[in-house]
Amino acid sequence: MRIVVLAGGIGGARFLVGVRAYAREVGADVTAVVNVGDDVRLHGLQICPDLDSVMYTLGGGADPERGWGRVGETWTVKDELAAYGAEPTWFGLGDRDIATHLVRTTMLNAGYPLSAVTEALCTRWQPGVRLLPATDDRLETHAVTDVDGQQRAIHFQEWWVRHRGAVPTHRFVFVGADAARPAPGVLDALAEADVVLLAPSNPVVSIAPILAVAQLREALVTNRAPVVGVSPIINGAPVRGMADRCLAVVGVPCDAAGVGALYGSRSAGGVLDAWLVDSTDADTEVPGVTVGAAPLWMTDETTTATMVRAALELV
Ligand code: GDP
Ligand code: FO1
Ligand code: CA
Repeated sequence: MRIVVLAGGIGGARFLVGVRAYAREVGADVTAVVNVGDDVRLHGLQICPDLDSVMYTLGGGADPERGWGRVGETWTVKDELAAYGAEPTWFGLGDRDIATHLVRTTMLNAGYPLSAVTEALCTRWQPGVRLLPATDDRLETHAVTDVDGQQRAIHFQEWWVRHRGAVPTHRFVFVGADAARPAPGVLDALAEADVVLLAPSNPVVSIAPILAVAQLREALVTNRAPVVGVSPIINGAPVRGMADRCLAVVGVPCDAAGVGALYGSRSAGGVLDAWLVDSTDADTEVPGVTVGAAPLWMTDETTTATMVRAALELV
C-alpha cells in the first residue's frame, strides 16, 4: 500500500508520526508532500519551517512544546545578531537550527534543488517517510494587509511572527504559484498512491499553497486514489496556531463543516472524497463528501495511528 500525505508543519508532523506507525504495522510506504509557502530567506539563510517541523519531529529532534526548531536549543547567535541591530529582530533562529540552515543554503547556492537538499538533510534525520517539498520553485505565502493605513503585502512570517496575524488582512497570495511545478517525485507518488491524506494542517496557509501548484492539484483531482481529509478544527476551534485567523480572512466559518466545504467534494471540483471530523463534530455534513467521526486529538503515536486507521476506513 502507498500513502501520500499533504502536510504543513506542526499538525502535519504530528499526523505523520501516526501515519508512519500505521504504515509500519501494515507494511505501507509513505510519501509526505510538504508546504513551502512559509519559506523565507533571512540573514542569508533559506528557512523552511514546515519541512523542518516534519523532519525534526519524525527524526526525534524537534522541540515538542514549540513545535518548531530543535529540542535543547540555545540562542547565542540570535542574541548576537540583535546586538548588531540586524533585522529582522522579530524572528529567531536557534544555534542548532542554524547548522541545518547553513547546510541547506550552501547546497541551494551550489545549485541543488530543494528536493535534493531535503533528501540530503534527511540522511541524518531518517524520518522513516519520504519527504518532498511541494515544489522546488519559489512559492511564498504573502498576506495583503493594512499596515499604518496602507495596503501592503507582507511575507507570511512577518504576518504571523511579527504581527501574530492581528492586522487587518484582505487575503493571502501564493507568490510564484502560477509558474511553480511539482517537485520531482510528487506526480509519480500521486500516480502510484492507493490513498491520499490531507493532514489536519492549516487549510489556508499550509494545504492551500500546496494545492496552488496547478499540476499537483490536477493530479490529485483526476487520480484514481481516493482523497481523505482530517479536520484540524475540533469543536469550532483550532487545536493550536492561527487557523481561526486565517479562516476569517478567507470568510470561512471556523468549524469542521466550514473547512470540509472549503476543500469541497472531488465530484464537484473540490479535492475530498471523505472527511474525518472529531467525535464532538459527528453531526458535520459536507455536500458530496463521506463524513466520518473519530477522536482527533493527536496526543501520542498510538492514538494518532488509530485516527489514521479511521481515516483510511472511510474509503
Ligand atoms: P503549522 O504549519 O506549523 O501551522 O502546522 P500545520 O498547518 O501542519 O497544522 C496546524 C493545524 O494543526 C492547526 O490548525 C491545528 O488546529 C492542527 N492541530 C494541531 N494539533 C492537532 C490535533 O491534535 N488534532 C487535530 N485534529 N488538529 C491539530
Ligand atoms: N515562530 C515564532 O513565533 N517566532 C520565531 O522566531 C520563529 C522562528 C522560526 C525559525 C525556524 C523555523 O523553522 C520556524 C520558526 N518559527 C518561529 C515558526 C514559524 O514561524 C511558524 O510557526 C510556521 O511557519 C507556521 O507553520
Ligand atoms: Ca506552516
